[in-house]
Amino acid sequence: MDQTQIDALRAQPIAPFFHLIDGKHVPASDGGTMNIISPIDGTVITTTAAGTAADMEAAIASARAAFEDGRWANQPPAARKKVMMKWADLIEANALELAVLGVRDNGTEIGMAIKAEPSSAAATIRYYAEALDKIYGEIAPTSSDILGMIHKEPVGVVGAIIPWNFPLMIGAWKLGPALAMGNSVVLKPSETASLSLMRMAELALEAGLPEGVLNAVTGEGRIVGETMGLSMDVDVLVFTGSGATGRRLLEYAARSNMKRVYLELGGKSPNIVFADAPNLDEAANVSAGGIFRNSGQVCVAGSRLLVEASIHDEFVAAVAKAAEGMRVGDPLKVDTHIGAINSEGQLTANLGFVKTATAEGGKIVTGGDRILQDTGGYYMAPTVVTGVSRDATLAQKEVFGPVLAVTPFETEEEAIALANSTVYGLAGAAWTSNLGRAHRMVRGVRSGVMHINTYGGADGTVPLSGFGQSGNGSDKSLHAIEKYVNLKTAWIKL
Ligand code: TXE
Repeated sequence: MDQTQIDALRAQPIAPFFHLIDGKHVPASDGGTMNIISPIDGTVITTTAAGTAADMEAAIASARAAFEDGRWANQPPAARKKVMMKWADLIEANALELAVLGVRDNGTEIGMAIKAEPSSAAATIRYYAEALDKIYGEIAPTSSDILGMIHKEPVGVVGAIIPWNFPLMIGAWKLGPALAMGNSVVLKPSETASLSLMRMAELALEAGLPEGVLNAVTGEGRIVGETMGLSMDVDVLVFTGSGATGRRLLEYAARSNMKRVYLELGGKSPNIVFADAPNLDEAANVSAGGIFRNSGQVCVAGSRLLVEASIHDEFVAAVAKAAEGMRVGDPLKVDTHIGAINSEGQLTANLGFVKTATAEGGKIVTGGDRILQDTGGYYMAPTVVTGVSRDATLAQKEVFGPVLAVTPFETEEEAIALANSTVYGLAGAAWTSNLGRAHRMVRGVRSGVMHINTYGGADGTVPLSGFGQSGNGSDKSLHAIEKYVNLKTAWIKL
C-alpha cells in the first residue's frame, strides 16, 4: 500500500451517487438526497439518493422482469461464469479506489479494509463464478420404471440488505452465490456505508451483467428496506445486521408472501483462554486484534474474554498492553491499527455500554473514552473491562465497538457454561495445548465458528452460520448456495 496513492485518492471529490435501476443511474423519485458524513472527520463528503418506496418498487420490478425473461438465468453457465470472473477482475483492478472510497464512508483502517473489502469480495465472486458450472442436479435411487430427477433452480428475485461494517465483503457473500445460481438481485446498502458497494455494483454491469439483473437502491432502512421486506415480488431476503431489524424482516415476510428470510445477526463471541495455551503472549496479541480491529465492528469479534482464573491478572495485563500499543487514528494512514467508529450514534452507544458496565461493577483497565475529538471524527480508545459478571449487560448485549468484557473461570465446564450463556452463537475461540480439551470446546460451545489457538481469518471455503439468535442459513462456502436455489423434483414414469 502506497500512502501517496491513498492520499491522492482521498483528495478527490466524490460525485453524488444515484440508484442503479434497470442498468441506469437514477435519482430518487422525489429528488431527495442524503448527506454522507465521513467518520474520519465528521464532514459531508457527498450525497446519495434518499430512496422512496416507489424507487424500491421500480428496482424490484426491474429485477423481476430480468428474471422472468431469462436474460441471465438462461445463459449457458460458461457465459455467466465469464461475466462474474470479469467482475472479480474489475474489483481487483479497482481495489485501492474501492477501499479508499469505502474507508472515507465507513472508517475502517485501510490495512484491514484493503484485505477484507475489495480483495475478499473479488475472491468471493471468483469462488462462486468457478463453482457455478460444477454444481449438478441429482438422480434419485428410484425403482427401474421411474426416473427421479432433482433440479436446482434459481429462486427468482433476491433482496439483499447489507450493513456498514464490511459492505463489500458482506455484499459479495450474498451477491456471489445469488447471481451465480441465476437469480436477480436488489441490493440495499446501509445508510452509513453505501458508496463502495454502489461502485462495486456498477462494476458488475461493466463486466457484462445484463441490465436489471442487479439493481441497487440507497436510502433509509425503514423506507426502502421495509418496502423490500413487504414486497410480494421478492422471493428471498438475505440480511446482515441487528437482531431488531432481523425480527422486522421476519414479520414483513409473514405479512406479505412468506418469502424466505436468512439472517446474520452478530454475536457476543467468547474467547476462552486456558492457562495451558501454547503461547500466552501470542494469545494476548491475537485476542486484542480479535476484538479491536475495525474498532470491534466485526460480527465475529471476540468481545467476551473468558480467562482461567490462575492467569487472569497477567493475561489481562498483556491484552491491555497490546490494546495500548494499537495506534487509533486516521484510517487512511497506512500505519493506523484502529480507524474510526462508523457513526456518531454508534460511538454514543459504545460509550453508553461502558458507563453501564462500570455501574454494574465492571472495572476499566484501559480505554473507556472518546478520543481525538479535535479531528471532528468518531474515535474511541480500545477498552478492557474486568469483573464483568455472567449476567451483566456487557456480557449479554452486542456492543459492536472496541469494548472487551473480561470474566474469569475455574474449570472447563464453567468455561463452556459461560460461553453458552447468551442468546447468540456466531463465533468463539479456545486457546489450549490439550488436544482433547480443544475438541471438547469445539463440541461444547454452541456457535457457528470455533477457532482453536487463533482468532478470526476463516476464509471463504468454510461457512459462517449463526446459532441461536445469531441467525440462520450460511454465508460463504458452497453451503451458501442452498439459500439461492429451489429443489425441483421431476418424477418420470418410464
Ligand atoms: O443495524 P440495522 P444498525 C448490529 C450491531 C449494531 C446494531 C445496530 O450490534 O450496534 O446492529 O446497527 C437496514 N427494514 N449489527 O442500526 O438497522 C439498514 O438500512 C429493512 C451487527 O446499523 O440492522 C442497513 O442496511 N431494512 C452486524 C441494515 O438494515 C432495514 C452489522 C443493517 O442495519 C430496516 C451491523 C427495516 N425496517 C450491525 N431498518 C453484523 N452482524 O455484522 C434498518 N434496515
